[in-house]
Amino acid sequence: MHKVIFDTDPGIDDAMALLFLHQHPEIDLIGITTVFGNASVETTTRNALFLKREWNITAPVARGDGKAFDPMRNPVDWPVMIHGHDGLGNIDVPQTIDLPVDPRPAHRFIIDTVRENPGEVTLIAVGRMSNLAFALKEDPQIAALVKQVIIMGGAFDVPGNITPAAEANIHGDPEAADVVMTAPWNVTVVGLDVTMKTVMTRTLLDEIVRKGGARAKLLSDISQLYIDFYGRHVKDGMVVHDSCACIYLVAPELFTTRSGAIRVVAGGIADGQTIQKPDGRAFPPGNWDELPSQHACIGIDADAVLALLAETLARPA
Ligand SMILES: [Ca+2]
Repeated sequence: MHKVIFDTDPGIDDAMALLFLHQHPEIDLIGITTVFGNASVETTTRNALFLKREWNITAPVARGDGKAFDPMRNPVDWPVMIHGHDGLGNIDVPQTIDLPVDPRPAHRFIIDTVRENPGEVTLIAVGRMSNLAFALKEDPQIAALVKQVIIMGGAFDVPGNITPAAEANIHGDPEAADVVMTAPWNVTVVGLDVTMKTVMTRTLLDEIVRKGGARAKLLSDISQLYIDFYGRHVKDGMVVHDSCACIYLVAPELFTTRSGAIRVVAGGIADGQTIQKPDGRAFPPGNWDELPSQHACIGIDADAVLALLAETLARPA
């Protein structure tokens, strides 16, 4: 079993990824930590609690601080066009959910849980990297105790989605992302190079609902606004960014990766750009030297990923 802490900003594609983690038989979801991004941290935390309640998820929810790693970073506007005013596709999520939140801030929950399970925890982060960076800042030793880190974010050989240079999760907190990429732990970055190729069609989503029942129906209801938005980029479907990161955990053979140190640009017109120095390429001494070699996903078997995703989402409750 893979023990997973899911760091997330639900968020529509986050909701799909959460249901995948919950329903996959080889994944033990042991914590959900929330971060701002698709909406404020108040909203993403409320949404995590809502999904926990609707889908009977036992994992505790710990709330992030709702601020970027660098306090000088200006807050960004929430992408209500994509994720809705409630962050879950305008389905009228209740204002409050009567479930407790873990008393610890998200980064402290991560530290404690990793220390209680040394060498066993995979961190899957599909929002801004703020919580992971704060955890490393408070307790750098956890880097050696985490099994692996899988991130949805970044764009290496393709354009960004919030600027030509940057992907939104990284762009929202570049300083945090650079801390996470350069820490001495094993990071795999699942970015736009592969996620933009992974489109769940309405037809496939309808099929999942037919087989999967009430849980899948809620997911489908949440996803309609997002599918409408993505109509301008892809044909009749939704890009399943965050689920790709979760699928990498159980089926890494469906991805092609490139190893090498990764840095994140902070400031200037390329703010939030992810840049890898591929292993084996020689350059004069520079800012990528002496850093851990991380893994950037540059290829994906999208059909197989979608098949595994659909099969898992449609599992009976
Ligand atoms: Ca997300």
